[in-house]
Amino acid sequence: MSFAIRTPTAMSGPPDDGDGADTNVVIESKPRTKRPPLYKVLLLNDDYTPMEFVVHVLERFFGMSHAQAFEIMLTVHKKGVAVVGVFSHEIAETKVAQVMDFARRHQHPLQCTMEKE
Ligand code: TYC
Repeated sequence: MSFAIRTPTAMSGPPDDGDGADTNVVIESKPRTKRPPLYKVLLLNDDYTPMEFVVHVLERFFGMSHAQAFEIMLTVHKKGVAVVGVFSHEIAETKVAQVMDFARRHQHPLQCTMEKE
């Protein structure tokens, strides 16, 4: 896709008189609309947080079904880490803060972080 941008002079003035001055200049440019970066939210394993608590976190803050939450919890338990969602920077930051606060209030060492995709 391209835009043709004509200067006010070119739009209202006379045709190019051939003297080399830049009248009737048409600038074609791609619209550069960069998508905002996305962030992965990661859940980390530890030896103390109860499995059921992690399942509850995934249901409560990431909208997962019980079965889905249990599966992801087991992945974290076995592999050490898993991506639990991908969000805009602001939403990812909020999710991390909610999980960290919830874990702290329940005195579990569960860790949640984010990284640019
Ligand atoms: N490893 C924990 C246990 O055996 C369970 C656990 C799973 C902890 C996932 C954190 O992100 C986690 N109780």
